[in-house]
Amino acid sequence: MARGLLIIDVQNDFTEGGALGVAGGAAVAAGITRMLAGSGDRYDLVVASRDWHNADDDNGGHFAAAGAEPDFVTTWPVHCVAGTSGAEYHPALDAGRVDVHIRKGQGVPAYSIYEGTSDDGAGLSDVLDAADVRELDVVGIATDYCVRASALDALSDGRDVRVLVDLVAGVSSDSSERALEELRAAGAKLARSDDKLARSDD
Ligand code: VGL
Repeated sequence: MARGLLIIDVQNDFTEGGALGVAGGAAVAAGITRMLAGSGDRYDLVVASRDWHNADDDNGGHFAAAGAEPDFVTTWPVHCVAGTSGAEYHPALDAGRVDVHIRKGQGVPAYSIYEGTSDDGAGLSDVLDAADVRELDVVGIATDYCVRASALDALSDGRDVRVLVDLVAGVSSDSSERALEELRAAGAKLARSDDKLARSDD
C-alpha cells in the first residue's frame, strides 16, 4: 500500500501579493518543499493541482461580474487565469517533486482536485489507483475552500486522509477552523508534517 501527497493550489494568485492572496501561502509553499527535501521517500506519489480558469468568461459565475464586489464565498476576483504568472506554482514550491499535475476550473468553479484532470486526461481516482495509493496527506491552499473540498472528496473516494495542519493556509481563520473540524468529523486525521497528531481526540 502506497502513500501519496496532494498539494492543492499552491499558486501565485493564492499567495501574498496575488489576486486572491491568502496570508501564510508563501510559507506553505516553502514548508512543503522543506518537508519533501527532508524525507524524500515519504511519499510514493506526489500530485499537485492548479486552478486553471478561462480568461474570456466568468467561469460559470466563479469570477464576480465586472464592477461587482466579490463576496469571497461563491464569487471571487479574477484569479488563476490559464497561462498567466498568477496561475503558476509559487516559486518556493519545488515543482520538480511533483509526479502528476492536475488542472481544474476551465470555465467552471472547481474547488476539488477531483474535478480536474492530469496532462494525460486522467482523473485523480484513477491516478491514485494506478499507483496503489490508499493513504493520502493533503496540504495547500485554501484550507476553507479547495483543501476542504479535495479532502472531503478523497474521503468519499475511500482513501485514508490526513490533513497536515501546519502546511495549509485559509481565506479566513473562522471558516478554516470550521473546515478542519468538518474534515475531522468526516474521518480525516489532523496531523502535522512532523508526523505528530494535531488533535488528541483523533
Ligand atoms: C480557491 C477560492 C476560489 C482555493 C479557489 O484554491 O481554495 N479559493 N478559488
